Amino acid sequence: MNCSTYSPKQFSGYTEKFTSSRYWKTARKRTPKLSVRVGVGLGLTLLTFMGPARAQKATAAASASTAPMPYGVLPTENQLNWQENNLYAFIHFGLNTFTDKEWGYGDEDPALFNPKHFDADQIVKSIAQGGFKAVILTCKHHDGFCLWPTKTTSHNITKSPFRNGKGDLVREIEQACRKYGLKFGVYLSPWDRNAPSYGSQQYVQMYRAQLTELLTEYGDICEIWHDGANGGDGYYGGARERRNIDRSTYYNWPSVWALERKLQPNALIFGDIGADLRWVGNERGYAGEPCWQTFTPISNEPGKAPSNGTIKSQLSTNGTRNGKYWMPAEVDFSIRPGWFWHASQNDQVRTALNLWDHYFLSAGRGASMLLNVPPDTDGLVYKTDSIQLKLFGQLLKETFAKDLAKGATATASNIRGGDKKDFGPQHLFDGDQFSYWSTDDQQHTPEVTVQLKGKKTFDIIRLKENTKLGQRIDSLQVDAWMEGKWQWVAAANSIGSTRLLRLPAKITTDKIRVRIIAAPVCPALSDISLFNQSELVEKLEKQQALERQNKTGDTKEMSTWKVSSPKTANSSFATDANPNTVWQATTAVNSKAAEITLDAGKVRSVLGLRYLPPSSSIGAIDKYSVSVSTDGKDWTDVATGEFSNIQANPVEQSVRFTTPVAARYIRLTALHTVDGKPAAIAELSVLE
Ligand code: FUL
Repeated sequence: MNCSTYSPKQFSGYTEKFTSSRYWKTARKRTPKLSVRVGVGLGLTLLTFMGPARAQKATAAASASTAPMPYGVLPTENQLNWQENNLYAFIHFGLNTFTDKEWGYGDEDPALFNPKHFDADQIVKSIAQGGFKAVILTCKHHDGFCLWPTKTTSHNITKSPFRNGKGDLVREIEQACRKYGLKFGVYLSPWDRNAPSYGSQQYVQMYRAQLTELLTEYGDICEIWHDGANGGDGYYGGARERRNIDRSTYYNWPSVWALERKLQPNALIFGDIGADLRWVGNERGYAGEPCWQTFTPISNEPGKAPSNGTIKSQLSTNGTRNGKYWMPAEVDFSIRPGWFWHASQNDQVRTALNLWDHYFLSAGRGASMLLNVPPDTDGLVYKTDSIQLKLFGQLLKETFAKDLAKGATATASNIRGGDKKDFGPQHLFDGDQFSYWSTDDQQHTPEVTVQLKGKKTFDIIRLKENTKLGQRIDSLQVDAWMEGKWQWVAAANSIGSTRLLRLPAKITTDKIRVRIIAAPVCPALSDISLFNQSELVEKLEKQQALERQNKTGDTKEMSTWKVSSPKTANSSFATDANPNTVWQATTAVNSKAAEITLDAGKVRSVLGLRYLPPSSSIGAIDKYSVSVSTDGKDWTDVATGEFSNIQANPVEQSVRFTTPVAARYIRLTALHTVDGKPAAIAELSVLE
């Protein structure tokens, strides 16, 4: 990473936090006698800022009875506040809702935006009932349509029938958030497929002006979301062409961040490269194990600085141990296969149990869970979605209502400097995430034995580190005293601000033991909590099993449509109703369009087709055409288009023809794949 374009801004932010008395007041209160030594990049920066003499004095001040020296880079005050609030909801709403698309081209008529029963209260209330603490609204998606009466473009809500052209949907959602006690954040797509100026400096100015409107007219903004998807074909004021920008330089992100810091100093900035929160690298709802809260973005364009949309995002899922920046992950995924509402996906809404699993895979791994809840064409959260959200909220509430470790006592194999008051293990149960148990500097693998207040039954263990001292623990294990001996029950790599360990079954015990297995320095563990999952989990599991049982016999029908060309060994994989087997063309689409033809054996009435890409997205088709024939000789083109966002979100795509067509043969032609690799199909089926 090129420090001159990226890091100084962030580092000066850290330095400011380090020297600001407000920050240290909180840090000192809860981190007794904290002395300053910093690791990796931050250490060097602080040395520069403090001057060698002061830095040396701070280092010399560290001893066993003072607080441990911080390890690596540290969170800012905004990031520390984020730790306490890791449940966010996304709202994707806009013209796509009405055109049934995922990515609008930019030429959509604003008159189509007409949510007749739009009710911000109903939307935000459903989200609040799910236990979410903040909302991020797509104020403008890639199609460029602005949901507020912006002065920067006429492609906005005032040109729609919504509230007779006098509406401001951003304001309505923002106000509802205030009413229900949720924070409010904004998503503003950097890519704009409508703007005639996209690609020039004039557009960058327009983007900043739009940000300025959003960050000055809607009160406190908790998060600003910068999408990495950027550049490609679009309407662009009628040019209808492909426009690619240099994503590493075009927006000059550090200067955009400076503007954002000025206008909303408490807002978290999200992007592939932060500044405060990083994309987790997938849209499937999970963070890695481990998931480090530090990260070093690496460019995927050799010779260029990493930027939003140009990093090796596969590294973002795990983060970087000892990374250059404190930059926890945010896990964005949707309650439905798509980001926008589609009637065809009403039967594919995630259940509360599925959300529950993903809560552990995201928030439980030290990331935030950002769940998308897209309103429907009426402008409401669809009933299935709101029912599942409510159940999810109930699971959260009931499960975390009672910490069973409360009132426990503990003995540790070592206490820092023998100073029980400041560093003793009783701090593990005081509910304060910044008071902690620590050991002497040389003790990197200590253990703590917890005597519970009587026998407790639980299946969740929550652990927290005092992140004001960095992310210090590499791995740990937990044992429970059962049947007269210690039995291993859980293990984790990376703890950070929150780590939830879900046990495969409930256990009952009055004693547990936490063993630090690996750490480069002494630990600073701040919390151990124990919870018993709500009875509702079991109830919902039983209900689901029953529903599955009732469905057996209803096994997936084998398609009557068979691959007639190409006739290769694996071509039947495309129609075998098994998403794990994949057909792949032999030539890359760039050299020759890949085609696959299905034959039904007789002429049928066809409405469209469904395409499931491989889950790896390798060879995923993003531009296609479809043609049909009744005799295999004369062909008619019936559809052509793009499968938007298929690389980040490789879910089933559907193509619906404008009218039903008569066809015995149907041919899908892959015009382009996301990675230039030969076109690949996990499943292809015909809608009749
Ligand atoms: C992606 C976008 O392309 C999707 O449409 C969606 O907005 C998601 C949150 O980010 O990159």
